[in-house]
This record gives sequence, C-alpha cells and structure tokens, in this order.
Amino acid sequence: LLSFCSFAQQKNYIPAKSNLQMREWFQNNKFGMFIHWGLYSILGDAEWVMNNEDIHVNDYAKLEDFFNPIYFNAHDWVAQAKRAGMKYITLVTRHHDGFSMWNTKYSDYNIMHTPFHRDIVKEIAEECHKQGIKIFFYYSLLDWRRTDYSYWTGRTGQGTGRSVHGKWNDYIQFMKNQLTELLTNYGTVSGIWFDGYWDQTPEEGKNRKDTTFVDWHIRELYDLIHKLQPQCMVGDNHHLTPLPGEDFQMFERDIPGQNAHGLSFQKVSQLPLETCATLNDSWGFNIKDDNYKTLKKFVDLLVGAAGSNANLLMNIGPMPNGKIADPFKEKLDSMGVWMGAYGESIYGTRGGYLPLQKWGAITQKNGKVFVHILSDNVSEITLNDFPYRKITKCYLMQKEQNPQNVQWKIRDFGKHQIEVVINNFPKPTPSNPDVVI
Ligand code: FHN
Repeated sequence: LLSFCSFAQQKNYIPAKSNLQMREWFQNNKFGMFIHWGLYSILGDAEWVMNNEDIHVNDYAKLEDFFNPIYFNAHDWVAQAKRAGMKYITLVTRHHDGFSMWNTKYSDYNIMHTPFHRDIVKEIAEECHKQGIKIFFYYSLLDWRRTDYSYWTGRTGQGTGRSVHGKWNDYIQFMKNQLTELLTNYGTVSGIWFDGYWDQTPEEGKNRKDTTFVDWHIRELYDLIHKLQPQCMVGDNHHLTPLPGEDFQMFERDIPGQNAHGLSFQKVSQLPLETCATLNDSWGFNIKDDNYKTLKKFVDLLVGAAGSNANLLMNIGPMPNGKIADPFKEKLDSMGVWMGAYGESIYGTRGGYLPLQKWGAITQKNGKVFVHILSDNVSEITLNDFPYRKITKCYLMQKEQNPQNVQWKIRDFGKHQIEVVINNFPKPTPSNPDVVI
C-alpha cells in the first residue's frame, strides 16, 4: 500500500504556490525574447548546420577555437529586449550540438574552453536580474555529440539511424548534474525550456511500433527542477499534449490551435501557453536569411497569440562577433514603440471570449474588451455573444491623444444574447498595423 501511495503522489504533480504565482506572472507579461547563440553561429548557416551539412562531430568541435565574440555585451542585449517591451529572455544554454554556454563541471565541451573564456549564461542571467527581466533556460535533451546518448538523428562518422547502447543512465545523470548547476549557480530561474524530446518519441497520435524508444526519465528531471527551484516553470517543446509535471505548453511557429508549420498538432491545454517564432526564418544566425518579418507580421503574431491566451517568444540569432544584426534591432525597436502605445491592450490581458476572427483578435482585462483590427479589408465588425450588457465607452485607443470615439450599437436579443456592431474606424496601415478599439 505504501509503495502504491508514493507512486500515486509522484504522478500527481501539485505545483507550489510560488509556481502558480510565476504562471500568473508569465501570463500577464506576454512577451519574451528567445536567443539562439552558440558554436553554430560561427558558420552562419543556422543551428542545425552540423547535421544538415554532415559535419563530423570532431570537425565541428574545431569551432571551439573560433568562438570569440569580442562585441558581446550582456547589458546591451538585455536592454534591447526591454526596449522592445519584452519581459523575459529564454536563452539557449545548450543546443543539440551539445556545447554548453556556461562554466559546467560536467563537460569540457563548454564556453570556458574557447578563446572567449567567459561564462555567457552567467553574464546574461546576472544582467537580467539587474535589469528586472526574468530568465528562462532552453536546454536540449537531444545531444549530437555524447557517446552515451542513444540517438535517433543521424550523425556523420558514427553511422545513421538508431543506436541504443548501455550508457543511457549516464546520460540521464549528466543532464541531472547540468540542470542542478543551472538551477544553483545563476540565481532565480523562471523556467526551463526543454527541446529535443521528439528525437526519442513518436508523434502525437502516431504509434511507431517499428522501433523502441528510450525512457527520458522526464518526470525525474521535472521533479528535480521543482525541488531545486519550486517556482521554476517547466515546459517541453515535445509537440505533444503536456505531460504531468509541466507548467506551461509551447507551440512552435504557430499560434495555439493553428498548425500551418506542421509542429502544432497537439491539444491546447489549460496550462499557460506560449508561441515561439523567429524574426526571420532561422533560429541561429544565418548569413543568407534576410527574410525579416514586417512590423505588421510581428504585431499580428503578438496580438494573435495574446488573443489566443498565449505569450509570444520571439527569437533572434545574434552574430558570432557578439552583435545583434541591425535588422533585428530595428524590428525590436519598432515593436517597442508599438508596445509603448498599445501595451495596455496586451499586458495583463487574457484571450478574448471569441476565438481569432478573420478581421483580428480580442483581448480582455478588468471589464475592458480590446478589439484588435488587423485586416484592412473590413469596415464593420459584429461581436456576437458579447460578455457585458452595458458599454460605457467605445473609442480608438491612441496614446497621448484624446480618445476618438467610434460608432457602435448594441443589439439585445434578450436572455443575455447581446451583439455589438462597431463601424466608422480607420483602416490599419503598415506603420500602424493594428487598430485597437
Ligand atoms: O530543433 C530545434 C530548433 O533548432 C530550434 O531550437 C527550435 C526552437 O523551437 N526547436 C527545435 C525544433 O523543434
């Protein structure tokens, strides 16, 4: 009976009060910066270069000698995130290439063995704490280098396909040791953002009986994190419906409920939600990728996420010299200006009572309904099943200007069936892509 109880207890994750507060903070703050930066940045061909270009693991490791980002300045990066209106940073501490961006005791393949010789995780975490930005750590479960990793993704020089061998428990222990370091030496960590789980699991709804999958011992990792820092939110980009022990659910490149990019087929849960996307098309620095999102696309994503009750985690891939390329900076700064004017309709809100509409989205807070018109092809909007019976004011939201009234009428069908019709509003433009009422 005793052992049954302890098993049941372990399955039943009860988040600490501080964790629930962190979830609330997360949902109120809505907007974060994702940073993919590592050895791969040197090659300027994004973070999958080792795999995509079939670079032998030993050749790839030569990059260690070239990582010397002389212009890196943690203060400037954090200040850049703040200027954009972002409230947290999710930093890649170790990507699939297995290189650790901090001073870890558990692997020599780390930042202290480069000519740069500075603990980047420490510098960024400290700066975040100083500037009042929360820090989340991205941590890859998948590893393309370690020989104790039972890999699925092929590796040049080590054969392709599946390799399962006896050292798996060593790999699990290695991850526990590294996670313990990250959660011990860098102050308050607001979240751990896992990735790579998908390397060892079938897709949701698919049963890959043809192969065996190793056990991630994932619950042990989650429990360890919560033991070390109970407030720390655990999320796992496994593209599955959340597993017990997780505190938030992320969606890659898509707003929850949509699946244009093929990685978001999972169910939308009741946990705090996050969409991650990137400002051009690459996560890591890609010298050939100039496909930067317009301000309109950026705002569409943020508003669409907020309207769907999700945060937006927007990625940048800094250059190997430590600079953030100008187009990233420009986009972030223009978003900052937009947030300065319209942040009230994003921060602290929850998703609208209606799902995303063809014309835009709704966010809500404290008895206010923010109607975001993102399409320039609409002149009248009907809000069915309006949640309030009375409207005291309806106006265009514009900072430092007198609120400009908008025409509206209520249709009351009785039995709490209210419909609001709004018209006579300006059209969104490329420089002001969201008309907020
Ligand atoms: O393989 C990674 C990829 O490099 C990148 O880190 C993204 C970010 O969400 N996640 C993985 C793919 O799901």
